[in-house]
Amino acid sequence: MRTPLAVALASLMIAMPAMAQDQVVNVYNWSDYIAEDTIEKFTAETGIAVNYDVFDSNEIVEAKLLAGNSGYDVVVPSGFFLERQIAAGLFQPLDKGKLPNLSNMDPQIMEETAAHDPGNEHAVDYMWGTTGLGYNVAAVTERLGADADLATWDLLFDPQTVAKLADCGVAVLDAPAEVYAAALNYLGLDPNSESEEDLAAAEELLLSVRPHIRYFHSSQYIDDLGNGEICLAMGYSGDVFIAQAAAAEAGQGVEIAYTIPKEGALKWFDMFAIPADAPNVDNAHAFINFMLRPDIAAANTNYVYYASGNGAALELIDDEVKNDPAIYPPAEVAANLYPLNAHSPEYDELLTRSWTRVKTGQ
Ligand code: N2P
Repeated sequence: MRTPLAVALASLMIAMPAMAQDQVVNVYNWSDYIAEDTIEKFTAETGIAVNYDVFDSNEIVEAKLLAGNSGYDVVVPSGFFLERQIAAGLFQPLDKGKLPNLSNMDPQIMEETAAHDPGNEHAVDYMWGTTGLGYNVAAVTERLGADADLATWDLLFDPQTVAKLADCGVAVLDAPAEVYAAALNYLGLDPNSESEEDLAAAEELLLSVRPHIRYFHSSQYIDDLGNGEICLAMGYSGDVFIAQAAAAEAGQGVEIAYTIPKEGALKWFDMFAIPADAPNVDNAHAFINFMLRPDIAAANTNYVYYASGNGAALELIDDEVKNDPAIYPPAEVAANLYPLNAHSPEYDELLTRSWTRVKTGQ
């Protein structure tokens, strides 16, 4: 009798840590993109521990997914990257039976994201926003004049204008697909163009302003705008608002503004998806389903100032957030926003080479 019991106990001891280990979900999300207590709440309610890693660029996520065995269970690429990642078989279909909170999603957002993910089979929107300009109101006004129109990409793309801002610091996202889309749109060309001629025109424009750009980075500008290190950044809407809030809190009189320039801007969707080789598929669904709960979605949006893809959350979102036209753009602004489609691998190669030339200033 003793032996079987000892064996049973021993196997229990081995099994216990293994079971504990099972209760894990590995999440890879954008930096500054979740409320402070969301993870804690999820673990308290489900017993599932979260390994939470962050990134600030779609390119980085894609490289990890392509390399395989990323170990991640949930990732959050933007639609225009996700689209080709689905086509490449990098994600598994969502098990909608495990996502009852899908019913909370905004039908219009579901329709828009279906352009990247046919039938909404592989992904669901977390948040959406725009890529525009953040600036230090006093520094920019001082250099361009009190009457200057600041709701324009001239601030970045007109060489004479941006030259006046170079001394107070200009930063640009290290996100070639988005930067070229903005440059093409500014030139009156299709932001989704894959023509080599258009690419060359965009490169010429970028090289013409290159001497006035201090750096290319996709998250450094948040701190730098907030503490007055730079005065203009091409950046993500909510990230600029985070800088704005930090500046206001610091009480040093730094006022930061975000604008969706009148020429238009990219509207993107960041989407939850489960890698094909995810080790903890059930936990991935549990995590996504939790994030789709209206109270959780609203708490996240209230904290990071990005619009939620969750329609049922809207009534729980702070008035100052949902009534802010730079977060939830009214129809006349929304009409100026353009979507971005996935680039073909051939075009992407040309884009990457062109981007290297721009970054190095050659
Ligand atoms: C979050 C940035 C996400 C915006 N900090 C880019 N899709």
